Amino acid sequence: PKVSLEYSELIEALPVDKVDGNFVRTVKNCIFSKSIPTPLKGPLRLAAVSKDAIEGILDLDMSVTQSDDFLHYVSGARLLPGSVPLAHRYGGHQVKMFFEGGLGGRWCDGGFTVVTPKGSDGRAVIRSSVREFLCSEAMHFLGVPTSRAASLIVSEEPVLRDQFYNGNVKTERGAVVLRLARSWFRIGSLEVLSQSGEIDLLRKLLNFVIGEHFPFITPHDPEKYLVFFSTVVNETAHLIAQWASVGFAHGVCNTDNFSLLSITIDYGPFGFMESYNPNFVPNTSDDEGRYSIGAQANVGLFNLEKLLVALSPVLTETQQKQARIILKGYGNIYQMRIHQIFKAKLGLLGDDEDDNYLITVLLRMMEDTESDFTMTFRELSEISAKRFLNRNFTQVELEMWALDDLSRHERFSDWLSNYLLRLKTGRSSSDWIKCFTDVNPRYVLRNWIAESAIRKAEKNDFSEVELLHHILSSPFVTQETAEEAGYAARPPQWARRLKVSCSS
Ligand SMILES: *[C@@H]1O[C@H](CO)[C@@H](O)[C@H](O)[C@H]1NC(C)=O
Ligand SMILES: *[C@@H]1O[C@H](CO)[C@@H](O)[C@H](O)[C@H]1NC(C)=O
Ligand SMILES: *[C@@H]1O[C@H](CO)[C@@H](O)[C@H](O)[C@H]1NC(C)=O
Ligand SMILES: CC(=O)N[C@H]1CO[C@H](CO)[C@@H](O)[C@@H]1O
Repeated sequence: PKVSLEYSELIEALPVDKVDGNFVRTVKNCIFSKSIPTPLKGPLRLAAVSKDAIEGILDLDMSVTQSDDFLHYVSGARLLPGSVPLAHRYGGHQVKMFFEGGLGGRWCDGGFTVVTPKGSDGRAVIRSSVREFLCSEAMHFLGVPTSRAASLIVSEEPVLRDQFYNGNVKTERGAVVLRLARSWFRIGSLEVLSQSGEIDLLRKLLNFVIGEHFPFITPHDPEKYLVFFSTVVNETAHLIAQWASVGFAHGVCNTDNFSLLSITIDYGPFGFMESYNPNFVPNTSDDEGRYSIGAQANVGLFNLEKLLVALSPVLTETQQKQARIILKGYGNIYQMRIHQIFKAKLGLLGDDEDDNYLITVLLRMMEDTESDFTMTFRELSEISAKRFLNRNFTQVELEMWALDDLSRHERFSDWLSNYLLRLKTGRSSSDWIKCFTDVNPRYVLRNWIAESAIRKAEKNDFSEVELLHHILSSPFVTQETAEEAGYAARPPQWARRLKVSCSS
């Protein structure tokens, strides 16, 4: 059951547009359009590959990736026998914005970009592809539900990009990531049908998604769409809490970038927070902080409201009322999950009424001292009890640079005493340190780390992409190569000036 669905079954189940061809148009009465990809121009080169995804998900032998066929299939130059390349029709809501019907998208199998938003060339470039490849794999190994990346192929094809939308057009090279997910259907997949009054098709797509991915919902249950909604609400709250737990912010949480399966998809201008800051924004053009890390839970709520609107035509009035009550519970689910996650990150066992206070004060101190999010938690979990009690952060063989920053806070001493006292609850003195390193990663894909790999990749040196891919596959384990590369060290000065843009 590794690949549960054949293309032919998918096409049989859901209608495909009668019109063929790659041009921007408004389509109706279909879920897909056939769309033959424009192949990337050669010479092509396999820049990176994920063994775990190739073997574990696609069930292929790694040697396959060394063949010309693989390069050609994945880059769109050749079609797999019996396959039909499809573009998926969906729309979407952006926070505080109006509905835009007929957005295009990158649709599955080869990650081929076919029908594209706003009539652009639909190409991805090396920069965004390296980021997506590395980040989706990293997220998977951090334990966050996500789409996967099986391979990264780069070409010599020139693609023009205005990276920061400031008129500085630069030639970059086209690239393609083979992305994998159990499903690419989004909230926007349902919205477009609901919005245009195609209710039979809406039902059909819902039944399909439920049948394929929500096996615990029975097809004849009269409450099935309500149960579906309730599941998506719960899972979305959990997903966004998991993002927060690793300091990840998704830069474009629109309804068209939100999976119905509550997995992370569409890695555009994402970012991992470095210094703790609830207003951290991964998208440089987002001046209003619409997608700041502290706002992600609310953006999730906004998107779920839109999902409810899209579902309304297939819900009875009573069910709509119930659905609104379910949606009201979203905030609580999120808060409860966040509380659990931060307790785990601090190694707190059992329950104590002051736990919330302990967590809040820590985050407050981190914000004031601009302590590094990832390393503060990591170092708290690594430091030995004795050194901890001695407040000896700088002189240990592993430099505790994040705690060193944090310890400058006036409340740190008091907080530490309370924390140490609380840590003893529920555990013996011998085991109380080691047990929580497996929830606090030592390595995340910081922007400066990705940038360094991208600069080399643009010069055809993929060694750092490979090294990072390897390191980020075990983010909880201290690794010599990673330490040598400084991936857990204080970020270099130049990292502060880095910007991340939306253009792909
Ligand atoms: C909500 O989602 C979480 C995470 O997937 C799961 O563990 C939990 O059982 C779900 N709760 C309900 C009520 O479905
Ligand atoms: C980045 O933020 C700006 C402002 O909020 C928004 O208009 C833009 O769509 C965002 N970028 C993407 C790719 O969503
Ligand atoms: C801090 O720890 C190191 C060993 O890791 C030790 O050599 C040093 O004396 C300690 N400093 C203080 C002030 O305790
Ligand atoms: C990576 C990706 O597909 N992102 C999409 C998210 O949504 C915006 C529009 O709201 C699209 O422009 C992006 O292409």
